Amino acid sequence: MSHRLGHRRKNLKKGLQFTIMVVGTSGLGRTTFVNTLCAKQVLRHEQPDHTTNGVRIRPVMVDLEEEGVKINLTIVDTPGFGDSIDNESSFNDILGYVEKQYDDILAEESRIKRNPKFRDNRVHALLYFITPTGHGLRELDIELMRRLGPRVNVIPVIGKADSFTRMELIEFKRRVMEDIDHYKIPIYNFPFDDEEDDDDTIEENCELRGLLPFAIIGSEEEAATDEGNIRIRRYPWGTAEVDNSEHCDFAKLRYALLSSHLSDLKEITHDFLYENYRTEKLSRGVEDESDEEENEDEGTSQVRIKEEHLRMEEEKLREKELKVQREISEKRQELLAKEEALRSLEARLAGTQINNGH
Ligand SMILES: Nc1nc2c(ncn2[C@@H]2O[C@H](COP(=O)(O)OP(=O)(O)O)[C@@H](O)[C@H]2O)c(=O)[nH]1
Ligand SMILES: [Mg+2]
Repeated sequence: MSHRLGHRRKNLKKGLQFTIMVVGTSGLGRTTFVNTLCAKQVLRHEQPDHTTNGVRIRPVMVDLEEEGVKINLTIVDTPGFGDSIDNESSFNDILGYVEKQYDDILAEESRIKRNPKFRDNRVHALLYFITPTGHGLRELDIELMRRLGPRVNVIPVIGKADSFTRMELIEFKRRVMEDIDHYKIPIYNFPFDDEEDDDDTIEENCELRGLLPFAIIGSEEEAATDEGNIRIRRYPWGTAEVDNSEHCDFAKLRYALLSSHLSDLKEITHDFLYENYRTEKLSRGVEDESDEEENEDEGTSQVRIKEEHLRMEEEKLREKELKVQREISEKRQELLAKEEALRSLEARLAGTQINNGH
């Protein structure tokens, strides 16, 4: 018992590791989104640099705390994407980065001595910023998502969604999803299992799926209100509130990424996307390795791969545990609030009785 508690405390202290990549043409609000998501200036604003060609891939780390759970978040920004006439090298650079993280894990799995400092840098979600053209996807959008979709959880979002009226936004979302369907682009669509999942999960996932692509409004400006500070964009005619679900989908996306669907995104990355990559790579390896020397016997490497899988399973369990703990603590808060309400009701009733007695 004490062992488990100690174990648990250590896990909570260490927190969860999660990686988000943001891709999209310059000026769509990637930097603003990241700073809004983290509620601090993680990325600096920069002008598009037309002197250097191609995309620059830059991971930065930031520690967040989300409902009592520490998250060690890595943000991978991709400035320069879509700025050139020929984007072929950008596609390859981004895909190359994602696959490099898988290669690193694959190499670590087959090491004799594990490197204690090894960091799993796999990308768990790629947010793709769609330009709010009103006309559906551009070729660039289709190409990027189609190439990256089989390797990473792609979540399409609409940058600067405040440029649409309510009806225009509905129509644009519909067109984008039609294109995604038509071009068979594999995106993360909040998958669920009708038979295995409970009703709440199914309902939640259906709702999130219905919001795709998420309409994003970002802002680093705050305004004071009676309920505290809120993040807004100010226009000559009024304000848009970033965290107001009537105004945009930012809050819902944030909650899905950092709370409700964090584990699912990690699981799909490991069990499905990485596993597919590994299988493809290993079977490719077997074909062209036929005349190369084997430097370790197969038994040992099998054991190592199994060990690595056990380690991953353990981590997954740990995440589930944290999720359950969080749910319990939410319920406990609710219960306490109800108890409190009951107590004050009792006190008031007792008061009336005394008054009546007189
Ligand atoms: N209208 C509108 N403008 C935005 C939004 N987010 C950012 N911007 C503005 O768009 C410009 C480019 O934003 P930035 O975050 O630097 O874009 P990036 O090049 O994709 O990193 C800046 O002037 C931002 O203030 C948004 O949601 N709506
Ligand atoms: Mg930027």
